[in-house]
Amino acid sequence: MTAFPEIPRIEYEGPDSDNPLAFRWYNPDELVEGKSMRDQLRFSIVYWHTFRGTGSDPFGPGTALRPWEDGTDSVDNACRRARVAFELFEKLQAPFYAFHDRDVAPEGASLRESNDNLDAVADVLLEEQKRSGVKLLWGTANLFSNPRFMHGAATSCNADVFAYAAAQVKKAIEVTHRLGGENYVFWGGREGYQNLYNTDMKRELDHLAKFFHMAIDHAKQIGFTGPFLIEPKPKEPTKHQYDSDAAACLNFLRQYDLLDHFKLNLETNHATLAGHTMMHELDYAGIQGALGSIDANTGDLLLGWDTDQFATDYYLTTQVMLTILKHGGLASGGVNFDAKVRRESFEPIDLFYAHIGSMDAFAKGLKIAAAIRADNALDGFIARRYASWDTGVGAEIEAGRAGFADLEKYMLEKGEADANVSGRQERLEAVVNRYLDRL
Ligand code: XLS
Ligand code: NI
Ligand code: NI
Repeated sequence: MTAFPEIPRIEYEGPDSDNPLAFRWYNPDELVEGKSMRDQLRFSIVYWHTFRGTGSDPFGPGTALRPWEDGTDSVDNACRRARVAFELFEKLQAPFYAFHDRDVAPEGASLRESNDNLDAVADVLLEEQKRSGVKLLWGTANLFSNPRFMHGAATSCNADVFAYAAAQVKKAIEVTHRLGGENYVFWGGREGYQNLYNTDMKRELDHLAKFFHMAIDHAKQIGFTGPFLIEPKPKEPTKHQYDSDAAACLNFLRQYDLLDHFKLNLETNHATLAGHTMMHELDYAGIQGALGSIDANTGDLLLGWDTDQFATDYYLTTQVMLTILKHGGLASGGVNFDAKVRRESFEPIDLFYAHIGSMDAFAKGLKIAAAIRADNALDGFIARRYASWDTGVGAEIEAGRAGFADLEKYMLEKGEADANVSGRQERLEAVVNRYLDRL
């Protein structure tokens, strides 16, 4: 059985190709900075948008045509869908995928039934992974859709809901481990608040930290060694999410002694909702050794919510790849397309066009970033910009050998600081454009 009979395996044909079902930039075996593009980018396809997204929005129901669906929420339908998913992963040459527990398998009438459903679908996922060689980048638990999580999960005011969430995450980590998942992600779906009049923020944060420590203990017990990743997001669905941005997450992890076990999964659209660029979030995490993985998408700055669009902008992908390369690559993470086709792009083939376009954009971004780095085009400028710190008083300050009194003495003798030099922002923006022109 094939769900996409008219779609061949997508191959690299080079930048001059006009074939919309071919890669123009993503050439899996091509080496960039000594590693294949496959290993540099570690593309991953998400199950929730690509196989569970219907195109519904607050104003109307789904539009997507998905001929393999039988319209039921049965385990049978879920298993058939899983096989279709692997056909798409393989045809797109994606080495990884990612899922939420409740995306791949239907929620049952009890926790026990939900666990059984998940096990049944996981059997098919494992079989398909072995057949195709596609691997699991990460698993996660959906702790936000079911009405029981209306007040949050680990931060709920209802202790029973905390217990339920713990049981659900225990199972999700076990299934992720069984499927060889390389990471496990927490996105705090409803871990935040709408209003502080009814919220004990301190107690909620303490509970969240307890929850994460329990997850660490359980991972140890079952031998799951992949990193845990927190995915920052400032708002939506709550007015304030506790995992609001990289800095807030790192502060939380440090305060509760969790830093050794967690890294961050950074998402472009979440960065922009937080009022940051993705480059900022990546660099902030990277300088603290906490760059884990990315949810590769983009928002619409005119709309202002998490629209999860496929990223095709070369400036964005160049900035993302520049920062990832700067911090030594993604390790066990990947470029995970947490993105959905638009409601108007309702045909199955749109799933292919969307992924091909974004895979190409990241592949080209990677090549541009590597070229910029090979010429030291930005780093060289940065090194010169900070040269005053390499010798003299700058070096003394960095080495911790100078205090206020020394610096007062130094400046009283010198009388005035050395002249500043230009930051050359506009020049550097044009330099980046030149690399985009060349490739
Ligand atoms: C929602 C998040 C979510 C996570 C996984 O905004 O991006 O999809 O990636 O729970
Ligand atoms: Ni995400
Ligand atoms: Ni998101």
